[in-house]
Amino acid sequence: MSLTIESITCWLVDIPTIRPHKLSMATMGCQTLTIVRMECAQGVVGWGEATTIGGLSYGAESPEGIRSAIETYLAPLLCGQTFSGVASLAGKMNASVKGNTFAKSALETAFLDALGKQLNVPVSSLLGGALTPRLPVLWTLASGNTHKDIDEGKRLLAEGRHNTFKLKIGAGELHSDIRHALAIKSALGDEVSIRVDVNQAWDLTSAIQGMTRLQAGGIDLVEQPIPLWDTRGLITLSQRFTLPILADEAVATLHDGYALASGGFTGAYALKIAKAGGPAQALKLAHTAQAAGVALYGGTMLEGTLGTVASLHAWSTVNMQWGTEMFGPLLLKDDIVANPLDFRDGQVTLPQGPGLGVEIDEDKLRHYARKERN
Ligand code: MUC
Ligand code: MG
Repeated sequence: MSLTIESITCWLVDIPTIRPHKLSMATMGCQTLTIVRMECAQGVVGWGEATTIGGLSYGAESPEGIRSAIETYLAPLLCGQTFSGVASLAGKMNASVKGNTFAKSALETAFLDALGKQLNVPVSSLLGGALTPRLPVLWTLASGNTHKDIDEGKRLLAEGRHNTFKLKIGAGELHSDIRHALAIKSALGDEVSIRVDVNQAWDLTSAIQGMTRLQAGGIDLVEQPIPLWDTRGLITLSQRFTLPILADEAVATLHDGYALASGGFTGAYALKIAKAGGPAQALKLAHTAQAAGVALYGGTMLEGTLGTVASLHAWSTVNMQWGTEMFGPLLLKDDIVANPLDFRDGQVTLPQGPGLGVEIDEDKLRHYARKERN
């Protein structure tokens, strides 16, 4: 089993969102997918994708930077080389390129897709094998308006598409954000799980005030309340409240997961293929968490179908105690695939292989691809 990479092509694909998506650091009206096509020997083609959120406001890699890292450094490194699997691929990339995990994630995804197609197996089989054909998926209410969020949540509950919601808070003043979250919790009812993601917007004092009220109001999980560098604060919060903490920005790789857990953190880790450098790398964090008794959650960088499916193949191989948020394609007005994912009853179905099991619509890719290249 080995695969020789012959060429790598990259596009930036801009797709509008179905409504503004408001996070603490940015409001998105469009998502940019960095799409990778990896051509391998014997005509095998793999596809990968990387996304971030709000340009450079979420992380250190922008869509333009991801493309540049791939075209300038990573593609020349990989083309003409033969790899037996993701271990040698990651070894080659990490030996010459520091960081840039979003770019590496797109390439690891494309490689896994190609390898799965060559071997005629789904990507999940290359990662340990799927434990389940369907995974739970929540929806994020983040229109920026409490009443619109309540209406949207009620509609999705009535349609049966989702039964769990995440709210984006942290952009507003602490007390109005708490009122917003508790108003949605009481409008959607006790049976509905509501979580909040603060995206690092609070300091430790605000987090103690905020979590005290969120805990009393029946919120189920608080995601990354304080800045990613404040690991001591996150450990303190996780030990002080019964309301669990989900670490997101604070845990990208297995090393972060080990450091946080060995420091005494309790709660859960949000896995994201982009943070770790690909689906196989993200699973290393999952296994580190399992070793430490930290729970798992399948996270998104609001990917389109390609990145979402790559994540799902990885998430299907572990037990996600807190479910997943792999709804990215539903936030986009369109996509570049011929076979959209099946979301229903609060779950999404994992496509069957070979590879990712995703068929690209190349007309749509051409239509949405950014044209100007300076
Ligand atoms: C994040 O920080 O978790 C995930 C869902 C969503 O709405 O935003 C993302 C980013
Ligand atoms: Mg988050």
